[in-house]
Amino acid sequence: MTSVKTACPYCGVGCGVLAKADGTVSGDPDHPANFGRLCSKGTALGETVSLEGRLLAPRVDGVETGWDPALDLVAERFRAAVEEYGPDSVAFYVSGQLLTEDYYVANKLIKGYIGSANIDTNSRLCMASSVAGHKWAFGSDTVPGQYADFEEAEVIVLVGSNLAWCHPVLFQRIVAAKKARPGLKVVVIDPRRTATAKIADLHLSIRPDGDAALFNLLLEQIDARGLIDADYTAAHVDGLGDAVKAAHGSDRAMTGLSDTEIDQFLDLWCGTDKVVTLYSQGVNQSVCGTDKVNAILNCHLATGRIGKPGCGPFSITGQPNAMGGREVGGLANMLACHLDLENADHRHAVQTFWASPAMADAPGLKAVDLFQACADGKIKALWIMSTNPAVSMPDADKVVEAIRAVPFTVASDIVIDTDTNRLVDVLLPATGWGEKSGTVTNSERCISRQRAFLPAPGQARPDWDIIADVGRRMGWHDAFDFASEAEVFREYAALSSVSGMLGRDFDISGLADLGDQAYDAMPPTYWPVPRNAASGGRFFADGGFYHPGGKARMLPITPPDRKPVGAGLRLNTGRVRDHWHTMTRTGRSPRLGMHMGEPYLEIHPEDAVSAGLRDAELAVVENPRGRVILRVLITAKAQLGSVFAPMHWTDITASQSRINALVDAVTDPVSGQPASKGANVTLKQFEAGWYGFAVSAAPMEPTRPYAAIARCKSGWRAEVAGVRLPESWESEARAVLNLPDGEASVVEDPAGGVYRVAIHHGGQLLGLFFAACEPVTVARSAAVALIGTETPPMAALAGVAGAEQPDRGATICACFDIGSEQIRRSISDGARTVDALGACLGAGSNCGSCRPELQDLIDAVAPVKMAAE
Ligand SMILES: Nc1nc2c(c(=O)[nH]1)N[C@H]1C(S)=C(S)[C@@H](COP(=O)(O)OP(=O)(O)OC[C@H]3O[C@@H](n4cnc5c(=O)[nH]c(N)nc54)[C@H](O)[C@@H]3O)O[C@H]1N2
Ligand SMILES: Nc1nc2c(c(=O)[nH]1)N[C@H]1C(S)=C(S)[C@@H](COP(=O)(O)OP(=O)(O)OC[C@H]3O[C@@H](n4cnc5c(=O)[nH]c(N)nc54)[C@H](O)[C@@H]3O)O[C@H]1N2
Ligand code: SF4
Ligand SMILES: [Mo]
Repeated sequence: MTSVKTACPYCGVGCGVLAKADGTVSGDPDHPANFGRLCSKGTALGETVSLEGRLLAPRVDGVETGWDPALDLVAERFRAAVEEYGPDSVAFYVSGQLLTEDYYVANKLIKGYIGSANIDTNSRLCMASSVAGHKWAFGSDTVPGQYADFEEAEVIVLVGSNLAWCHPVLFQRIVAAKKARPGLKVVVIDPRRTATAKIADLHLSIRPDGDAALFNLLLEQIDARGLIDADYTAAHVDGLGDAVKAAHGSDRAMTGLSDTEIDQFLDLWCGTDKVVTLYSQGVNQSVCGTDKVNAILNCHLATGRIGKPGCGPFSITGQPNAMGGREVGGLANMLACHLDLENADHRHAVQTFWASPAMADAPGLKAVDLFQACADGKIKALWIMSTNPAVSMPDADKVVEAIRAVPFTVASDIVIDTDTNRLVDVLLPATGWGEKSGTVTNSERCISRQRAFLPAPGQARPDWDIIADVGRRMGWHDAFDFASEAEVFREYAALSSVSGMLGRDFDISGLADLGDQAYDAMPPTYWPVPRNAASGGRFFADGGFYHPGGKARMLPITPPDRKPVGAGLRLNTGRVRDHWHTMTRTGRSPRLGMHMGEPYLEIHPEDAVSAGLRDAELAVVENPRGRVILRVLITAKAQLGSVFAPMHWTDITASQSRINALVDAVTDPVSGQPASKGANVTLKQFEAGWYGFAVSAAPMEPTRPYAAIARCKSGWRAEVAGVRLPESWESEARAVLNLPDGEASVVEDPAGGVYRVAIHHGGQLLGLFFAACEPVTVARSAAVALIGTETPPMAALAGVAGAEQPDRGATICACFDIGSEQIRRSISDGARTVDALGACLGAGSNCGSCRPELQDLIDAVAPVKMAAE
């Protein structure tokens, strides 16, 4: 079986993947983003391409219709809305997970033909503050950094980035660089002590949103220490004086850090020219996200540390095509090819190129405003593509109501059941990763091909093809007469020559004449790729910014006043290592589901005491917007006064855990990006009458007051809790396990508060249910392994691991499927380093994503053992 070279569909590192039709994947040794490495999510891609739960045919009001009726309806309803209420009565809400070709066609249809800029993307929730910061400073949304800078830097500062979990292959690259050059220093600025902080020489547990103040302090020091690059700033930078003036007298207290910590940071940053400041959502997703970005860019511009090997600011992107979406103009205030919607010359040039009948001439609604307009009845037709806003948008319960309020709604997706898909009128089946073909751009401006290695299932079609078909049905036959993704790409590349001629950065016109075969074979390519000139290279080392006059701009920053948090705690949100967003793909992988099996709340020990919460209990987290229930995880890694919860769980995977139900829809005033990391919440104990753990061969649904479902090797597993003890444990167990048939064996010990039920048939175990008045402590992975076996029910109900089926614990190493208990045993047996664990178990020796957690386990187990030895 031949393997196809493609690119990973998850994070913005953009790793090259070799994939075969049987689902086996490995890293592409020739790809410059990863040189053969993959992380745990990339390694498990094969487990996510099954057709279970896939959307395979168009559906209107839940009924399969075939393409013609569905697309006629979409075209007709969008046309009718435009006719009756004007172009701005319709909207597209799209995604950084669309391919560039999909994005291009969507953007052309709405901005150039429907005549509205009401297209925004989930990148608004992700990169908008970086885009706004770049545009202010550079005059364009240009990312000057390259991954190779990590190997050359002497100091790497990670601000608001949990790189170890979110961009693991880049993290491993830094780990390797540090091993090769122990002089390389790493600073991690994050309120939480994350897995990333494991490699930090300095971890700064910054007060939430204290970043702008910290970088202002840095600018002040740069000036005080005489480190301003006078030549560079004189030739290439405007606004130095005002920015430095604003930075003087910065208040150290705003950072929440000690003087020693601040001074260590200032000394490291100032002590070498070769500094990379890499930043992500702890910077972008904030009411002052754009100020944070510009505070960082100010320091690099003032010192001329930009665009040169081993130094520069580096906004690391989240989604596989976050960059491509920005390039192609997916945001409501951008045009294709980094052209500006608000610039009449740019608009005119694009309109001429597209021969467009009705060009949008004003910015459209940004994501939060777009859903508000839906709620207000201003949007009559809405098309959501490749994103799940009912989960990922702030104030998510209101967003659910907003989608319901739109008279006609469409979603293009690859799966049937998502929180968003449950709300819409028309569902359109798109081809997914492995079936679709096109291009994506990663964080360092490398354009890679995603290629198909599987046939399109059922009636699924590529997103660009679906959108173009609607364009044709709306009457614009020639403009949307694309025969292939290669044809779309050629048109896009040709349009970029207009951008090049207008003096903009994004020019890939050198690719405009690629034949189908050359497009198919296109190797990873760094832009710009102008016609008849050298491609790739660096930006800004010698100035050449995109403001009129060619200079960059520094921005005077006034850090925000510290607002009292009020009675509650600050709710910080983000990601876990093995899940991707709303889990529609990673949730199918048994391996990935075993790392973090349920939603949780990270809380500092002192806050837990104040809230009256104990470890492994359940907490009700609430505020006037919403209420969720999460497992309590007490850890000193949390910052006092601030709790953290993952964003991944949905109404499909858990009963009450959509974290965005609690997040206010406040945004950065410049970028419109929501402050997804800054809700205010109060906590109380969830008064559980009982807690349960269940594992079943049948698919379970999150129906109890608390339930979280995960895929596991033998079927599905669930953590559940109820308020009142049920009258019949057997009925309760059958309902939770979704096993109405089969024989039941029941163990009840009311005095001990222990209730257990096994469902079996023909000697084979189908389901196990363990309940107790305290959080249940059964050996979970051992119980999972019993389903489908002929273990006697009573033995299975003992709930302890047997000698032949020892408890593995929660999965730590997803590549080799090694659990925490296995690792603890090996540490006790003498494996006292991460490499030693690799040698005896394999753990951590493939993708390396779990190495920080392995070190944590060694740190936790080894000192105790060694003291006893
Ligand atoms: N495993 C996994 N990887 C992913 C994704 C995924 O879903 N799962 N998604 C991808 C996407 S789209 C994105 S955008 C990226 C996101 O990648 P990251 O930005 O690295 O991830 P997050 O966990 O959202 O947030 C990063 C950190 O910001 C910290 N933070 C919160 N508030 C502040 C603050 O005020 N200041 C500072 N300095 N830090 C703060 C949080 O504690 C958190 O640890 O990950 C990508 N990679
Ligand atoms: N509280 C909080 N909220 C956040 C964040 C946070 O840190 N905290 N992070 C924000 C960020 S940075 C991001 S990027 C968003 C992500 O949030 P979303 O974009 O809402 O999350 P996904 O689960 O990636 O949604 C992708 C959808 O597209 C579908 N899909 C997959 N492949 C294809 C395809 O090829 N075609 C089509 N048509 N559909 C496909 C999937 O099944 C899924 O339903 O969440 C944001 N929300
Ligand atoms: S780091 Fe992991 S998730 Fe990101 S692109 Fe590479 S393999 Fe995919
Ligand atoms: Mo993102």
